[in-house]
Amino acid sequence: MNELVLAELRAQFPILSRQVHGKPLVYLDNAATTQKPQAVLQAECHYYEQLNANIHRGVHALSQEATDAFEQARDKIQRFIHAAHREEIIFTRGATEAINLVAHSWGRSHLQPGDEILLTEMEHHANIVPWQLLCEATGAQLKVVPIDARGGLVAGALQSLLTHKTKLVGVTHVSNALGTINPVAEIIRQAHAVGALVLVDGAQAVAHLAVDVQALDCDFYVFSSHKLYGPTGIGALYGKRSLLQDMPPYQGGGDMISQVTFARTTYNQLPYKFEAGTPHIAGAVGLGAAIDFVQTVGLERIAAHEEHLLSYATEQALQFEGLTLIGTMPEKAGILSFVLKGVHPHDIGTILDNEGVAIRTGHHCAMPVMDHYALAATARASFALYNTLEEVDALFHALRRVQKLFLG
Ligand code: 7TS
Repeated sequence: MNELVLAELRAQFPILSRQVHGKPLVYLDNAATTQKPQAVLQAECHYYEQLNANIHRGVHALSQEATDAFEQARDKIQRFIHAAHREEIIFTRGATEAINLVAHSWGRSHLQPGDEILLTEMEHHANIVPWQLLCEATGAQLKVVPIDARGGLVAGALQSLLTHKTKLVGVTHVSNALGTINPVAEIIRQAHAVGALVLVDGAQAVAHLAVDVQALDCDFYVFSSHKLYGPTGIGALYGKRSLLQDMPPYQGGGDMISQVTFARTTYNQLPYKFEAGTPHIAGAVGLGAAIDFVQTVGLERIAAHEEHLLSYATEQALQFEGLTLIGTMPEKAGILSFVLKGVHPHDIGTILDNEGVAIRTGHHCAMPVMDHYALAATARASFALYNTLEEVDALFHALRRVQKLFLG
């Protein structure tokens, strides 16, 4: 991306021009959440100013227009991840709720004692705890594919853990703590060979990589809008139609029913069967606008830019005395996780914040990854399409300040 294009893109994000502690904001916490462009803010504002009504239930004009706007967002998600059918897209509060939906609905109706769920050691807690709850409820067992020193899956481990007992493999497309891009297509092929389903956690992937759920042949794919330049509180579950049809409802309430009597209730068709209650309508509209925005910029261009930022940052990191990178696979999306000898990550975060540089420090909701490296926490800088090489320089400038303060 040339400087002019980048400056124009940055100008679309109002928050990027604010200051923090008297310094220009350098926002490098994009894996936690991304900032929002004008187009997304305006879409939500327009929705509330002009269309606001409840959906799927009114004959009046506003209700129909609000319903159309909401359903158009579903179509945008379908095209964005190349799902075969629009009813395969279920709106959820985010990736976390989407995983809980599958674990609860599919899991409780399909698992028995002796069955196994296979996860990887690099999963976010959102792709661990729902499966643990499911195992407690059903007597199924969790198995874990280990990671190696670079933060990749141990070669051959998946294959040796997959058996006829494996009913589902849960794997993150991109690790939020390490940056590793997992070979999900190959994982899916191996899992399907033993008859297991695969849920891909795309929370860290959709803003950085083009996703084609049909080409991947995954059974479920989940993501959150807020890591994709969209609003918080909304996200999506993709599931293959035949699987979703076969699953019982997750929550009961309005919209998800066909007929209700006290004797018996029948359920609505897909996707509404899984969308009980009034959804985050404005959020869905904002997510649709975010997808339009990302597609206008172009995922290939975004990926190339972020790769450039990551390799520039990695080069500086490798020359930085006392810095150890956590996650050094060749296939990485824009995440730089590291520790500094003699400095607690939280101190790094606090001093960087004083310099206007926002990064995340902690376990990143991936405690098993921290355990693997015998660490309590790492510092993590994560990149988005609007970050610049100067911001990477600002990060390392601030890190040198940390080093001076702590190590003299
Ligand atoms: N899966 C992965 C891989 C994630 O990185 C996250 C959030 C989630 C699931 C959960 O997403 P949610 O939108 O439902 O909360 N990860 C992070 C992070 O790295 N820092 O803050 C949130």
